[in-house]
Amino acid sequence: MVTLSRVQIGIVGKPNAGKSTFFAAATLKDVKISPTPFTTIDPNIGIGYVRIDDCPCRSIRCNPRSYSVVEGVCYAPVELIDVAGLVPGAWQGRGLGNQFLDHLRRAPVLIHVVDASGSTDEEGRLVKPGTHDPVKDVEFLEREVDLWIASIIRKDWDKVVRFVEFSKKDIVEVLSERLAGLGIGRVQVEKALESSDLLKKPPSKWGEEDFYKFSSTARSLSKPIVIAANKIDLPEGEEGYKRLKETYSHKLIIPTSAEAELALRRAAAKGLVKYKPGDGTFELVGEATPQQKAVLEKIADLLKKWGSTGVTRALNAAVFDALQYVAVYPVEDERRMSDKQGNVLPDLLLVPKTYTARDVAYAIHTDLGERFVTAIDARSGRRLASDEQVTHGLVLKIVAR
Ligand SMILES: Nc1nc2c(ncn2[C@@H]2O[C@H](COP(=O)(O)OP(=O)(O)OP(=O)(O)O)[C@@H](O)[C@H]2O)c(=O)[nH]1
Ligand SMILES: [Mg+2]
Repeated sequence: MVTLSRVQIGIVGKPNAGKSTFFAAATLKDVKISPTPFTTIDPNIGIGYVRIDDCPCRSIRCNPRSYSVVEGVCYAPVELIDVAGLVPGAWQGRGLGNQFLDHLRRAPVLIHVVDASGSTDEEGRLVKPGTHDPVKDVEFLEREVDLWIASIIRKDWDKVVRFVEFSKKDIVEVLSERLAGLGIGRVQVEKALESSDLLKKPPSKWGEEDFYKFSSTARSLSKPIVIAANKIDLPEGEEGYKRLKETYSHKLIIPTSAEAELALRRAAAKGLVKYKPGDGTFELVGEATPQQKAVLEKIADLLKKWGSTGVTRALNAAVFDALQYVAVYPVEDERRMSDKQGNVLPDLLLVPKTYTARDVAYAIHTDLGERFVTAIDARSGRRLASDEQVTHGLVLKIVAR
C-alpha cells in the first residue's frame, strides 16, 4: 500500500463563520461548534475526502486500500486543519494572535469559510443578518495571512541581508531555503520577486511595501485560497454569495451550507437517510420524527436549488482547481491493474498535474524514484515519455531497476 503524505487543506476565517461546522461535516469528527467567537482554540485535525466521479472504479471492480469507493464514486483522503478564528490585527497579536497559523505552514491550499449571510461582524459577534459585508472579510483575511508571512520573512532579515550582500549569494536561493518550511518553493520565490520588481533591489533597501508585496504574491502562488460562501441556507446568505461573486469574478467561490452537510452526514450515519457526500439528493430510509422530517425537507429544497451542500465541492475546488492536482492509480501488475496480491487499483494518489511518472515514483518512495526506469499506461500498454506529464485517471505501472 502506498503511504504518501496527504494533501493538507487549512480551514481559515474569522470567528463564528462556520469553520468547525465545515470541518465536522467533512470529517464527522465531534468538535466544538457554537455561535460565540473563539469556540475553537487548539486546531482540529482530521481526514476529509475529495470526490472523483469519473474514477476507473465505475467500470472496474476495485479493491481500494488507500481510498474508498461508494457506488462507483471514489473518495480520496485529504487532511483538514480547522484553526482558531482570525480577527483584523491578529498578526500584531489581536484576538488569539496568529500563533495558530503556524499549523498551516505546510498546507498548500486554504479554504476561507466566509459567513455570506452577514450575520456576524468582523470579530465574529452576532449581528442582524445581512448587515455585515462579507467582501470585507475576504479583504481582511487575505491581508492577515499575507502579513503573517511577511512577519516570518522579516524575522531574520538581517541574515538574508548578510548572505546576499556580503556572501554574494543568490537572493532566490537564500529566500527559497528560508521559506521552504512555509511551502514556498524556488519557482514561487522567483516569480514573486519578479512581479514585485525586487530581483535587483538589495535586501537592505527593502521597505514595508516591498515585504508586503513579495509576501502577498508568494502566498497567492504557494497557498491559493478557495472561498466557501457559507450559510447559504439563510436568505441573506444567497445575497452575500452573489455580492462576493460580483466583486471577485476571478476567485474560486463555492456556495456552502456546512450546517446542512453536517445534518445530512449525521443522519446518514444513523441510517436515517441514504446520502453520499457531494450528492445532489438523498433518500429517506429510516423512521424520522416530524422535527427531523421538517429539517430534511428544508435541506432537500437547498440541494435542489444549489445542486449540493457545497462542502465536497469546496474540497474538490481546493485540490483540483486551486492546486490543479490529478488522481493517478499506481499498480504493480499492469495487465490485471493490481498489486502483487491481486488487489485491483489498490491506490489512488493525488499529485500536481505537472508531475511526470518519475515524480510520481519519487512521491511514492525516494528509493522508487531513484530506481525508476520507465512507466507504462496500463490501459493502453503505452510507455510514457520521460518528460510526459501524468493525466487525471491514469493507471500507471512504474518499471524500476
Ligand atoms: N445557518 C447556518 N449556520 C451555520 C452554518 N455553518 C455554521 N453555522 C453556525 O455558525 C455558528 C458558528 O459555527 P462554528 O463552526 O463554531 O464557527 P467557527 O468558524 O468554527 O467559529 P470559531 O471556532 O469561534 O472561530 C454555529 O452556531 C453554527 O451552527 C451554515 O451553513 N448555516
Ligand atoms: Mg471553530
